[in-house]
Amino acid sequence: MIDPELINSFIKAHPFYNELYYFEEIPSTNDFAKKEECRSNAVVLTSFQTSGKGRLGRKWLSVPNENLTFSLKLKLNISPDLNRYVIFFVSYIIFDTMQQFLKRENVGTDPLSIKWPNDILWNNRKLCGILTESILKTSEYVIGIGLNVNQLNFAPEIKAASISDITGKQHDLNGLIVQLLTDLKNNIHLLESQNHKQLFNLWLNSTNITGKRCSFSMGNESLKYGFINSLNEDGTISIETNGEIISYSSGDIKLMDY
Ligand code: BT5
Repeated sequence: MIDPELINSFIKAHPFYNELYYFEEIPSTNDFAKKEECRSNAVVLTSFQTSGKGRLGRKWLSVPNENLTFSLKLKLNISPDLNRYVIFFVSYIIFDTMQQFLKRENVGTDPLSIKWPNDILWNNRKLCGILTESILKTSEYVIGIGLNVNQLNFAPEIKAASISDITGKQHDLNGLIVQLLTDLKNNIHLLESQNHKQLFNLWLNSTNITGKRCSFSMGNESLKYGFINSLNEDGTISIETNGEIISYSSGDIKLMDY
């Protein structure tokens, strides 16, 4: 169970964040964070999203009280044309936090990987989804994070994993979100410094999909099959199909060799 008082006292002690909005139930923490009434540098957290959002109108499904579903509304010192680094940053920090957490649980972390553009996978099953939106008017970013923690049964059409699947134990949601908020705050220099190459390399080294067979789709275009040739610092993915390499800036890949 989420203990909003405990998380609030963490936030009060760490002025990097300046407000916690906690809801037992809300349609979507990202949608709330985008409202004017939500302050900058806030954490919006809920125990149950009734209309959780994925990218491109898709849904994020998470049962009450078992997982983390939250959003950060951050005013970041990074120009809007560099927003791909926000995605690199958040996915790398969540990956790293999960890796450290699983190591402390004595679990080998080879199956953990970032999947382009912004999923964290365990053995090709999605452990965490991230939805980043920018508010152009105020130059703020809304970063929505759905992390499967204690849920063991998912709808069959979803290829999901949870931390509990991996460790065989139930975990404290409060400890986990405090760890994630701490790691995001303590490493923000990776994003706000001008050394973006270092951030990109950390992100790249946390992926293991280069060279893998995949299918690729973008909007209504038909599915293409190929090999992942490279993941690039401009945020694109290069896919080789029949000897031709094409780079895409958005879309979805599915890994085939599982
Ligand atoms: C994402 O979209 O993965 C971004 C998910 C972001 C969710 C957070 S929760 C807090 C915040 N508030 C929101 O309203 N959203 C954010 P995408 O790459 O489009 O993936 C969506 C797809 O993931 C769905 O179509 C399902 O196939 C799958 N999916 C849905 N729920 C899942 C879950 N709990 N675990 C794993 N996969 C899931």
